[in-house]
Amino acid sequence: MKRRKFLQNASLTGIGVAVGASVLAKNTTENFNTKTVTEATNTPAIFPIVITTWNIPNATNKAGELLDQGKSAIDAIEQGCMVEEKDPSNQTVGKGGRPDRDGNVTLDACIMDKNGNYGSVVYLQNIVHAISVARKVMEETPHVIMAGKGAEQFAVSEGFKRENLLTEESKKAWEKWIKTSNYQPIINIENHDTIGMLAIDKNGDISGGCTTSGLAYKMAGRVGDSPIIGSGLFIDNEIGGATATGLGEEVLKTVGSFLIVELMRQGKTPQQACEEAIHRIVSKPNSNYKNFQVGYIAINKKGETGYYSIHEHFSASIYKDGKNENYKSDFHNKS
Ligand code: SD4
Repeated sequence: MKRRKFLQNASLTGIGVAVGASVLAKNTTENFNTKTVTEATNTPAIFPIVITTWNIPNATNKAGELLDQGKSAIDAIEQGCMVEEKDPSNQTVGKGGRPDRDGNVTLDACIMDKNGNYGSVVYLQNIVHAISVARKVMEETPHVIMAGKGAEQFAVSEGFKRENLLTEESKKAWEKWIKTSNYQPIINIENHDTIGMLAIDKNGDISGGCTTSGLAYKMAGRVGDSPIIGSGLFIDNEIGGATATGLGEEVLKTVGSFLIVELMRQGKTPQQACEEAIHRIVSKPNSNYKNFQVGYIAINKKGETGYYSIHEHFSASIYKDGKNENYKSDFHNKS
């Protein structure tokens, strides 16, 4: 199938496997409490605080507890993301992630610190903790992004162990899919997806991370927004941070996370900035936004938060004051 056709179909249907976690989630609403966006946005300035995409209490709690203990935001981000990466039941991140159309699990991840340093890995195979390799890229190399085999070799040289990331469950789903390869929608019963995480530590310093296995059954070699600076993640320690989930191609084309941080610099609240970034996507000429999901979360220097998506069923989790709560996101497409 030609690339254009594939991506078109992917956004209509096949993406339902990964991105559709948000659009089509079955179990999501019953897990949400009823707090409103406005309440979350107007919370008084406070930190430490963590905000993550989706309902991932184990990861959010892990990061939040580390911050409560006085650990740095960058440590909290790495260890929080690792919780989901090593959980094989999460089929959108790390071990157990859904493969590309050739059956290979390929990971994208990035991390950004309070000093504006950035590290990322794209198309990484056979290594569970992509977020940690991204951190090594940031701290141990003169580079920002490392890809594929080179990234894997670098990880091994840093002591990471190679292992097969394709679990039986993900393999079976792929084998079933490949029989037709027809990108029919698959109802996704998960209430989590790409993990984006933003944190402010006790010193008031901000860091962020993003980790994913990308779109299920993507073309071999495809890289999404998640590991690309300014798209899947951006942090400016003077202003705030933002991260994305959903159809990466649309986030890439609008450089969404950088846009949100710049909008906050201009005075918008995190909520307003997330809404404007979604508006940029849906208001493009001939946008077919009804067929794909994008969700953003953001935090500013005061610890105020925002989150917004194109479609229903996106959510954000916030840990503060020793408590983690999941909030249903407001969304654009109400028709
Ligand atoms: C990507 N943005 O690879 C990721 C996938 C994702 O919810 O977030 N799915 O395009």
